[in-house]
Amino acid sequence: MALDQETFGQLLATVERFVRERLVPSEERVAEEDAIPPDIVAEMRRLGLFGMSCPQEYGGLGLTMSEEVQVAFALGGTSPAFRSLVGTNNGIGSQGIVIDGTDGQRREYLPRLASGELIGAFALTEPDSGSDAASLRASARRDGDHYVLNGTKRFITNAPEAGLFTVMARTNPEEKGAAGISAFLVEAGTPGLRIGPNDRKMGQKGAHTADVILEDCRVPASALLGGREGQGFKTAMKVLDRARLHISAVCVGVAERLVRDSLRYAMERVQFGKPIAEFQLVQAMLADSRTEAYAARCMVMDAARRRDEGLNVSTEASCCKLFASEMVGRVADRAVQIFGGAGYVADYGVERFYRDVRLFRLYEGTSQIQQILIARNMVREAG
Ligand code: COS
Repeated sequence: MALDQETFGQLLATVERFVRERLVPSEERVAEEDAIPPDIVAEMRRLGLFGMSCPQEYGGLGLTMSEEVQVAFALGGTSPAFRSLVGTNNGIGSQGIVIDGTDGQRREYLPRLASGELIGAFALTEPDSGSDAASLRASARRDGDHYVLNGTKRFITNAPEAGLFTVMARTNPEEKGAAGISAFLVEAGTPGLRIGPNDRKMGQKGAHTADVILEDCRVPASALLGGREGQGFKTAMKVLDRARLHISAVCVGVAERLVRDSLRYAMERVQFGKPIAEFQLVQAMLADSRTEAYAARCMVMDAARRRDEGLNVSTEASCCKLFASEMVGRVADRAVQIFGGAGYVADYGVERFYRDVRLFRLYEGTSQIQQILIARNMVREAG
Protein backbone atom coordinates (compact mmCIF):
# COMPACT_ATOMS: atom_id res chain seq x y z
CA MET A 1 0.00 0.00 0.00
CA ALA A 2 1.43 3.38 -0.99
CA LEU A 3 1.21 6.50 1.16
CA ASP A 4 -1.56 8.90 0.20
CA GLN A 5 -0.47 12.02 -1.66
CA GLU A 6 -0.88 14.34 1.29
CA THR A 7 1.12 12.15 3.69
CA PHE A 8 3.89 11.78 1.12
CA GLY A 9 3.91 15.54 0.54
CA GLN A 10 4.34 16.10 4.26
CA LEU A 11 7.13 13.54 4.46
CA LEU A 12 8.98 15.16 1.58
CA ALA A 13 8.62 18.63 3.08
CA THR A 14 9.87 17.32 6.44
CA VAL A 15 12.91 15.71 4.83
CA GLU A 16 13.68 18.89 2.87
CA ARG A 17 13.52 20.92 6.08
CA PHE A 18 15.63 18.35 7.95
CA VAL A 19 18.29 18.54 5.21
CA ARG A 20 18.29 22.34 5.24
CA GLU A 21 18.18 22.94 8.97
CA ARG A 22 20.00 19.95 10.47
CA LEU A 23 22.21 18.27 7.89
CA VAL A 24 23.63 21.16 5.86
CA PRO A 25 24.90 22.96 9.02
CA SER A 26 26.60 19.72 10.15
CA GLU A 27 28.43 19.00 6.89
CA GLU A 28 31.81 20.34 7.94
CA ARG A 29 31.72 18.66 11.32
CA VAL A 30 30.90 15.30 9.74
CA ALA A 31 33.78 15.68 7.29
CA GLU A 32 36.20 16.64 10.06
CA GLU A 33 35.15 13.98 12.54
CA ASP A 34 34.51 11.31 9.89
CA ALA A 35 31.34 10.41 11.79
CA ILE A 36 27.66 11.30 11.77
CA PRO A 37 26.62 12.63 15.18
CA PRO A 38 24.39 10.18 17.10
CA ASP A 39 21.60 12.75 17.56
CA ILE A 40 21.34 13.11 13.77
CA VAL A 41 21.21 9.33 13.35
CA ALA A 42 18.41 9.24 15.94
CA GLU A 43 16.48 11.90 14.01
CA MET A 44 16.94 9.96 10.77
CA ARG A 45 15.42 6.96 12.50
CA ARG A 46 12.47 8.96 13.77
CA LEU A 47 11.80 10.27 10.27
CA GLY A 48 11.67 6.72 8.94
CA LEU A 49 14.59 7.29 6.58
CA PHE A 50 16.02 3.81 7.13
CA GLY A 51 12.79 2.19 5.97
CA MET A 52 11.72 4.18 2.92
CA SER A 53 11.77 1.23 0.55
CA CYS A 54 10.67 -1.41 3.06
CA PRO A 55 7.03 -2.54 2.71
CA GLN A 56 4.66 -1.15 5.34
CA GLU A 57 3.77 -4.62 6.61
CA TYR A 58 7.35 -4.90 7.84
CA GLY A 59 7.40 -1.49 9.45
CA GLY A 60 8.73 0.56 6.53
CA LEU A 61 7.20 3.50 4.68
CA GLY A 62 6.66 1.39 1.57
CA LEU A 63 7.44 4.25 -0.79
CA THR A 64 6.99 3.68 -4.49
CA MET A 65 10.14 4.12 -6.57
CA SER A 66 8.79 7.48 -7.81
CA GLU A 67 8.41 8.61 -4.22
CA GLU A 68 11.73 7.21 -3.09
CA VAL A 69 13.67 9.05 -5.78
CA GLN A 70 12.04 12.32 -4.75
CA VAL A 71 13.26 11.78 -1.19
CA ALA A 72 16.68 10.91 -2.61
CA PHE A 73 16.67 14.21 -4.60
CA ALA A 74 16.13 15.96 -1.26
CA LEU A 75 18.82 13.95 0.55
CA GLY A 76 21.22 14.82 -2.25
CA GLY A 77 21.00 18.42 -1.08
CA THR A 78 23.70 17.75 1.49
CA SER A 79 26.88 15.71 1.98
CA PRO A 80 26.40 12.25 0.46
CA ALA A 81 27.68 10.69 3.71
CA PHE A 82 24.30 11.25 5.38
CA ARG A 83 22.49 9.45 2.59
CA SER A 84 25.07 6.69 2.65
CA LEU A 85 24.19 5.73 6.21
CA VAL A 86 20.52 5.18 5.36
CA GLY A 87 21.29 4.12 1.80
CA THR A 88 22.21 0.50 2.41
CA ASN A 89 19.07 -0.16 4.50
CA ASN A 90 16.92 1.15 1.68
CA GLY A 91 18.90 -0.46 -1.09
CA ILE A 92 21.62 -3.05 -1.29
CA GLY A 93 21.47 -3.98 2.40
CA SER A 94 17.77 -4.88 2.48
CA GLN A 95 16.38 -5.30 -1.01
CA GLY A 96 17.77 -8.81 -1.44
CA ILE A 97 15.52 -9.84 1.45
CA VAL A 98 12.55 -7.83 0.15
CA ILE A 99 12.88 -9.23 -3.38
CA ASP A 100 14.03 -12.81 -2.83
CA GLY A 101 13.92 -13.54 0.93
CA THR A 102 11.70 -16.14 2.56
CA ASP A 103 8.78 -14.96 4.71
CA GLY A 104 10.75 -15.95 7.80
CA GLN A 105 13.78 -13.92 6.69
CA ARG A 106 11.59 -10.91 5.96
CA ARG A 107 9.92 -11.09 9.36
CA GLU A 108 13.23 -11.62 11.11
CA TYR A 109 15.17 -8.75 9.61
CA LEU A 110 13.07 -6.20 7.75
CA PRO A 111 11.42 -4.51 10.75
CA ARG A 112 14.80 -3.87 12.37
CA LEU A 113 16.33 -2.70 9.09
CA ALA A 114 13.35 -0.39 8.52
CA SER A 115 13.70 1.18 11.97
CA GLY A 116 17.47 1.57 11.62
CA GLU A 117 18.05 -0.59 14.70
CA LEU A 118 20.03 -2.84 12.38
CA ILE A 119 22.28 -1.56 9.60
CA GLY A 120 22.45 -3.74 6.50
CA ALA A 121 25.48 -4.18 4.24
CA PHE A 122 25.94 -5.89 0.89
CA ALA A 123 29.06 -7.98 0.46
CA LEU A 124 29.63 -8.72 -3.22
CA THR A 125 32.96 -7.15 -4.20
CA GLU A 126 36.22 -8.94 -3.42
CA PRO A 127 39.92 -8.09 -3.82
CA ASP A 128 39.98 -9.88 -7.21
CA SER A 129 36.34 -9.50 -8.22
CA GLY A 130 34.83 -6.07 -8.82
CA SER A 131 33.23 -5.34 -12.20
CA ASP A 132 33.37 -9.06 -12.98
CA ALA A 133 31.10 -9.86 -10.07
CA ALA A 134 30.36 -13.41 -11.27
CA SER A 135 34.02 -14.35 -10.79
CA LEU A 136 33.83 -14.04 -7.01
CA ARG A 137 35.73 -16.61 -4.99
CA ALA A 138 34.26 -16.52 -1.47
CA SER A 139 33.00 -20.00 -0.72
CA ALA A 140 30.13 -21.47 1.24
CA ARG A 141 30.51 -25.18 1.94
CA ARG A 142 27.50 -27.12 3.16
CA ASP A 143 28.19 -28.93 6.43
CA GLY A 144 25.12 -30.68 7.83
CA ASP A 145 22.61 -28.00 8.89
CA HIS A 146 25.16 -25.28 8.35
CA TYR A 147 27.23 -23.54 5.73
CA VAL A 148 30.85 -22.62 6.35
CA LEU A 149 31.86 -19.35 4.68
CA ASN A 150 35.38 -18.32 3.71
CA GLY A 151 36.66 -15.35 1.75
CA THR A 152 37.34 -11.62 1.82
CA LYS A 153 34.90 -8.92 0.74
CA ARG A 154 36.24 -5.47 -0.12
CA PHE A 155 35.04 -1.83 0.06
CA ILE A 156 31.87 -2.88 1.87
CA THR A 157 29.78 0.21 2.60
CA ASN A 158 28.68 0.54 6.24
CA ALA A 159 30.57 -2.65 7.19
CA PRO A 160 31.83 -1.08 10.44
CA GLU A 161 28.25 -0.18 11.44
CA ALA A 162 26.45 -3.20 10.01
CA GLY A 163 24.53 -5.74 12.02
CA LEU A 164 23.61 -7.80 8.97
CA PHE A 165 25.54 -8.68 5.83
CA THR A 166 24.11 -10.07 2.61
CA VAL A 167 27.13 -12.11 1.54
CA MET A 168 27.47 -13.53 -1.96
CA ALA A 169 29.51 -16.75 -1.91
CA ARG A 170 30.01 -19.75 -4.15
CA THR A 171 28.10 -22.84 -3.04
CA ASN A 172 29.07 -24.79 -6.12
CA PRO A 173 32.84 -24.67 -6.69
CA GLU A 174 32.44 -26.65 -9.93
CA GLU A 175 30.39 -23.84 -11.41
CA LYS A 176 32.76 -20.92 -12.05
CA GLY A 177 30.13 -18.44 -13.22
CA ALA A 178 27.04 -16.78 -11.84
CA ALA A 179 25.06 -19.99 -11.40
CA GLY A 180 27.35 -21.23 -8.61
CA ILE A 181 26.72 -18.20 -6.40
CA SER A 182 24.32 -18.02 -3.45
CA ALA A 183 23.46 -15.22 -1.03
CA PHE A 184 23.62 -15.56 2.76
CA LEU A 185 22.35 -13.41 5.59
CA VAL A 186 25.20 -13.24 8.07
CA GLU A 187 24.83 -11.40 11.35
CA ALA A 188 27.62 -9.30 12.80
CA GLY A 189 29.16 -11.06 15.76
CA THR A 190 28.99 -14.48 14.10
CA PRO A 191 32.26 -16.23 15.00
CA GLY A 192 34.59 -16.16 11.99
CA LEU A 193 33.30 -12.82 10.67
CA ARG A 194 35.70 -9.95 11.11
CA ILE A 195 35.72 -6.35 9.88
CA GLY A 196 38.99 -4.77 8.69
CA PRO A 197 40.07 -1.21 9.49
CA ASN A 198 38.09 1.61 7.87
CA ASP A 199 39.30 2.41 4.34
CA ARG A 200 40.94 5.83 3.98
CA LYS A 201 38.91 7.28 1.13
CA MET A 202 39.17 10.27 -1.22
CA GLY A 203 35.87 11.69 0.03
CA GLN A 204 32.50 10.99 1.61
CA LYS A 205 34.02 11.31 5.08
CA GLY A 206 31.47 10.12 7.60
CA ALA A 207 30.51 7.20 5.37
CA HIS A 208 32.60 4.14 6.05
CA THR A 209 33.77 1.18 4.03
CA ALA A 210 35.94 -1.74 5.09
CA ASP A 211 36.89 -5.31 4.31
CA VAL A 212 34.67 -8.10 5.62
CA ILE A 213 36.73 -11.20 6.34
CA LEU A 214 35.12 -14.61 6.65
CA GLU A 215 37.20 -17.38 8.19
CA ASP A 216 35.33 -20.63 8.73
CA CYS A 217 32.27 -18.57 9.52
CA ARG A 218 29.44 -21.02 10.29
CA VAL A 219 25.90 -19.94 9.58
CA PRO A 220 22.73 -22.06 9.85
CA ALA A 221 21.25 -23.33 6.58
CA SER A 222 18.32 -20.95 7.25
CA ALA A 223 20.73 -18.07 6.46
CA LEU A 224 20.62 -19.01 2.76
CA LEU A 225 18.68 -16.14 1.18
CA GLY A 226 15.41 -17.37 -0.26
CA GLY A 227 16.31 -20.91 0.80
CA ARG A 228 17.68 -21.72 -2.66
CA GLU A 229 21.25 -22.18 -3.79
CA GLY A 230 22.49 -20.69 -7.05
CA GLN A 231 20.26 -17.61 -6.95
CA GLY A 232 22.68 -15.20 -5.29
CA PHE A 233 24.04 -13.52 -8.40
CA LYS A 234 20.58 -12.89 -9.82
CA THR A 235 19.46 -11.47 -6.49
CA ALA A 236 22.50 -9.18 -6.50
CA MET A 237 21.72 -7.96 -10.03
CA LYS A 238 18.06 -7.28 -9.18
CA VAL A 239 19.14 -5.37 -6.09
CA LEU A 240 21.58 -3.31 -8.15
CA ASP A 241 18.93 -2.44 -10.77
CA ARG A 242 16.93 -0.75 -8.07
CA ALA A 243 19.89 0.71 -6.22
CA ARG A 244 21.23 2.36 -9.39
CA LEU A 245 18.06 4.39 -9.72
CA HIS A 246 18.33 5.55 -6.13
CA ILE A 247 21.97 6.56 -6.61
CA SER A 248 21.06 8.41 -9.80
CA ALA A 249 18.51 10.41 -7.81
CA VAL A 250 21.14 11.29 -5.22
CA CYS A 251 23.40 12.51 -8.05
CA VAL A 252 20.58 14.78 -9.23
CA GLY A 253 20.10 16.15 -5.71
CA VAL A 254 23.79 16.90 -5.28
CA ALA A 255 23.96 18.53 -8.72
CA GLU A 256 20.99 20.76 -7.90
CA ARG A 257 22.65 21.76 -4.64
CA LEU A 258 25.86 22.64 -6.48
CA VAL A 259 23.92 24.64 -9.08
CA ARG A 260 22.28 26.64 -6.27
CA ASP A 261 25.62 27.24 -4.54
CA SER A 262 27.33 28.17 -7.81
CA LEU A 263 24.58 30.64 -8.73
CA ARG A 264 24.60 32.26 -5.29
CA TYR A 265 28.36 32.65 -5.37
CA ALA A 266 28.34 33.98 -8.93
CA MET A 267 25.76 36.61 -7.99
CA GLU A 268 27.76 37.73 -4.94
CA ARG A 269 31.27 37.63 -6.31
CA VAL A 270 32.19 40.90 -7.99
CA GLN A 271 34.97 41.18 -10.58
CA PHE A 272 35.59 43.79 -13.25
CA GLY A 273 32.98 45.90 -11.44
CA LYS A 274 30.04 43.52 -11.58
CA PRO A 275 28.86 40.13 -10.27
CA ILE A 276 30.51 37.34 -12.22
CA ALA A 277 27.00 35.92 -12.91
CA GLU A 278 26.68 38.71 -15.48
CA PHE A 279 29.55 37.39 -17.57
CA GLN A 280 28.48 35.14 -20.38
CA LEU A 281 31.30 32.64 -19.94
CA VAL A 282 30.18 32.08 -16.35
CA GLN A 283 26.56 32.01 -17.47
CA ALA A 284 27.40 29.24 -19.92
CA MET A 285 28.67 27.08 -17.07
CA LEU A 286 25.60 27.80 -14.95
CA ALA A 287 23.27 27.07 -17.87
CA ASP A 288 25.02 23.81 -18.79
CA SER A 289 24.87 22.58 -15.20
CA ARG A 290 21.22 23.52 -14.80
CA THR A 291 20.32 21.84 -18.07
CA GLU A 292 22.15 18.62 -17.33
CA ALA A 293 20.76 18.36 -13.81
CA TYR A 294 17.26 18.85 -15.21
CA ALA A 295 17.80 16.20 -17.87
CA ALA A 296 18.95 13.71 -15.24
CA ARG A 297 15.97 14.54 -13.01
CA CYS A 298 13.59 13.82 -15.88
CA MET A 299 15.34 10.54 -16.70
CA VAL A 300 15.21 9.36 -13.11
CA MET A 301 11.53 10.27 -12.72
CA ASP A 302 10.67 8.50 -15.96
CA ALA A 303 12.57 5.31 -15.09
CA ALA A 304 11.10 5.28 -11.57
CA ARG A 305 7.56 5.63 -12.98
CA ARG A 306 8.18 2.78 -15.41
CA ARG A 307 9.44 0.61 -12.58
CA ASP A 308 6.33 1.40 -10.56
CA GLU A 309 4.29 0.27 -13.55
CA GLY A 310 6.00 -3.11 -13.28
CA LEU A 311 8.23 -2.74 -16.32
CA ASN A 312 11.78 -4.10 -16.44
CA VAL A 313 14.00 -1.03 -16.14
CA SER A 314 17.46 -2.64 -16.10
CA THR A 315 18.48 -0.65 -19.16
CA GLU A 316 16.92 2.60 -17.98
CA ALA A 317 18.48 2.22 -14.51
CA SER A 318 21.90 1.89 -16.16
CA CYS A 319 21.19 4.86 -18.46
CA CYS A 320 20.27 6.94 -15.41
CA LYS A 321 23.30 5.81 -13.40
CA LEU A 322 25.64 6.48 -16.33
CA PHE A 323 24.26 9.90 -17.16
CA ALA A 324 23.54 11.18 -13.65
CA SER A 325 26.88 10.16 -12.13
CA GLU A 326 28.90 11.59 -15.02
CA MET A 327 26.68 14.68 -15.01
CA VAL A 328 27.25 15.44 -11.33
CA GLY A 329 30.98 15.09 -11.93
CA ARG A 330 30.81 17.78 -14.60
CA VAL A 331 28.59 19.98 -12.43
CA ALA A 332 30.99 19.68 -9.49
CA ASP A 333 33.89 20.51 -11.76
CA ARG A 334 32.11 23.63 -13.03
CA ALA A 335 31.22 24.58 -9.47
CA VAL A 336 34.91 24.58 -8.56
CA GLN A 337 35.58 26.66 -11.69
CA ILE A 338 32.90 29.22 -10.85
CA PHE A 339 34.16 29.50 -7.27
CA GLY A 340 37.69 29.97 -8.65
CA GLY A 341 40.38 29.92 -5.96
CA ALA A 342 37.67 29.60 -3.33
CA GLY A 343 36.57 26.40 -5.03
CA TYR A 344 39.92 24.86 -4.23
CA VAL A 345 39.89 25.89 -0.57
CA ALA A 346 38.19 23.69 2.00
CA ASP A 347 36.33 26.55 3.78
CA TYR A 348 33.81 26.86 0.96
CA GLY A 349 32.83 23.20 0.85
CA VAL A 350 32.83 22.94 -2.93
CA GLU A 351 36.08 20.98 -3.13
CA ARG A 352 34.58 18.50 -0.65
CA PHE A 353 31.62 17.84 -2.95
CA TYR A 354 34.03 17.54 -5.88
CA ARG A 355 35.77 14.69 -4.07
CA ASP A 356 32.53 13.20 -2.73
CA VAL A 357 30.83 12.86 -6.11
CA ARG A 358 33.76 11.04 -7.69
CA LEU A 359 32.52 7.84 -6.09
CA PHE A 360 29.22 7.90 -7.99
CA ARG A 361 30.97 6.97 -11.24
CA LEU A 362 32.53 3.94 -9.56
CA TYR A 363 30.28 2.12 -7.14
CA GLU A 364 27.18 0.05 -7.89
CA GLY A 365 28.75 -0.50 -11.31
CA THR A 366 31.27 1.80 -12.99
CA SER A 367 30.24 3.99 -15.93
CA GLN A 368 31.91 1.48 -18.21
CA ILE A 369 29.83 -1.37 -16.75
CA GLN A 370 26.67 0.70 -17.30
CA GLN A 371 27.70 1.26 -20.93
CA ILE A 372 28.23 -2.46 -21.38
CA LEU A 373 24.87 -3.29 -19.80
CA ILE A 374 22.99 -0.75 -21.89
CA ALA A 375 24.55 -1.84 -25.18
CA ARG A 376 24.21 -5.53 -24.37
CA ASN A 377 20.50 -5.10 -23.62
CA MET A 378 20.05 -3.08 -26.83
CA VAL A 379 21.60 -5.84 -28.91
CA ARG A 380 19.53 -8.51 -27.13
CA GLU A 381 16.30 -6.59 -27.60
CA ALA A 382 17.01 -6.02 -31.28
CA GLY A 383 17.86 -9.69 -31.76
N1 COS B 1 17.97 -9.09 -13.07
C1 COS B 1 17.75 -10.41 -12.97
N2 COS B 1 18.62 -11.35 -13.40
C2 COS B 1 19.76 -10.91 -13.95
C3 COS B 1 20.05 -9.53 -14.09
C4 COS B 1 19.10 -8.61 -13.62
N3 COS B 1 19.31 -7.30 -13.72
N4 COS B 1 21.25 -9.41 -14.68
C5 COS B 1 21.70 -10.65 -14.90
N5 COS B 1 20.81 -11.56 -14.47
C6 COS B 1 20.90 -13.03 -14.57
C7 COS B 1 21.04 -13.42 -16.03
O1 COS B 1 19.77 -13.54 -16.63
C8 COS B 1 21.79 -14.72 -15.95
O2 COS B 1 20.89 -15.75 -15.63
P1 COS B 1 20.72 -17.02 -16.63
O3 COS B 1 22.08 -17.62 -16.74
O4 COS B 1 19.73 -17.89 -15.91
O5 COS B 1 20.22 -16.46 -17.90
C9 COS B 1 22.69 -14.55 -14.73
O6 COS B 1 22.11 -13.49 -13.96
C10 COS B 1 24.09 -14.17 -15.13
O7 COS B 1 24.02 -12.93 -15.81
P2 COS B 1 25.09 -12.47 -16.90
O8 COS B 1 25.33 -13.58 -17.86
O9 COS B 1 24.64 -11.17 -17.41
O10 COS B 1 26.42 -12.34 -16.00
P3 COS B 1 27.74 -11.60 -16.36
O11 COS B 1 28.83 -12.25 -15.63
O12 COS B 1 27.89 -11.46 -17.84
O13 COS B 1 27.47 -10.13 -15.73
C11 COS B 1 27.90 -7.83 -15.41
C12 COS B 1 28.28 -9.13 -16.10
C13 COS B 1 28.88 -6.83 -15.88
C14 COS B 1 26.49 -7.46 -15.80
C15 COS B 1 27.90 -7.99 -13.87
O14 COS B 1 29.05 -8.67 -13.45
C16 COS B 1 27.83 -6.66 -13.16
O15 COS B 1 26.77 -6.03 -13.03
N6 COS B 1 28.99 -6.17 -12.67
C17 COS B 1 29.05 -4.96 -11.89
C18 COS B 1 28.93 -5.33 -10.48
C19 COS B 1 28.72 -4.11 -9.65
O16 COS B 1 27.87 -3.28 -9.91
N7 COS B 1 29.52 -4.01 -8.62
C20 COS B 1 29.44 -2.86 -7.79
C21 COS B 1 29.66 -3.25 -6.39
S1 COS B 1 28.25 -3.80 -5.62
S2 COS B 1 27.72 -2.21 -4.62
